[in-house]
Amino acid sequence: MTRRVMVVGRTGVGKTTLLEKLGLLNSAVKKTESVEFAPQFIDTPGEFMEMSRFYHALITSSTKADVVLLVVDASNPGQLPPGISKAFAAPVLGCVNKIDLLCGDCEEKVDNARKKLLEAGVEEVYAVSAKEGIGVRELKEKIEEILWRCA
Ligand SMILES: Nc1nc2c(ncn2[C@@H]2O[C@H](COP(=O)(O)OP(=O)(O)O)[C@@H](O)[C@H]2O)c(=O)[nH]1
Ligand SMILES: [Mg+2]
Repeated sequence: MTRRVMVVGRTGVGKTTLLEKLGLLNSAVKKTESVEFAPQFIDTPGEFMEMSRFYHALITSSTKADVVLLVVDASNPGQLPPGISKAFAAPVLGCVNKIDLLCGDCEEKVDNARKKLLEAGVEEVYAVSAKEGIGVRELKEKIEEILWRCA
């Protein structure tokens, strides 16, 4: 059975880097130009989360996923459509990425990003750095728990 992790989120938040750090994607980071299906993941372009006319492509693609990671940049979470996670066909985990770039105001920034993700309807929120690997083990364990449940 195919079990896939899908990543969604605005451009540059670190979706592709996170797939690499989770050990699902093995290539140099490049700009994601279209929805990319692979046996273990679905990578998506940030523009699809930034423009409402593309939401349908994300929602349709999520039917091929077993878990969705909704990723935001800790320093700049941007706008997320309230409740968007409920439209996806798989459980959605929130990821606050790039926490390695935060300084003294770390907790405040992570709390703000967490709030936006919860308003977007995610089940749980993980603070991570896809670049430095911070928090990735905990996220991976949760993903494996969800994938195991649906196996
Ligand atoms: N400092 C830092 N940079 C990151 C992190 N994750 C991704 N990046 C950088 O952010 C940029 C965009 O990453 P990418 O994975 O292509 O973002 P995507 O558009 O969401 O797929 C790249 O230069 C990455 O190296 C992180 O956790 N910390
Ligand atoms: Mg990408």
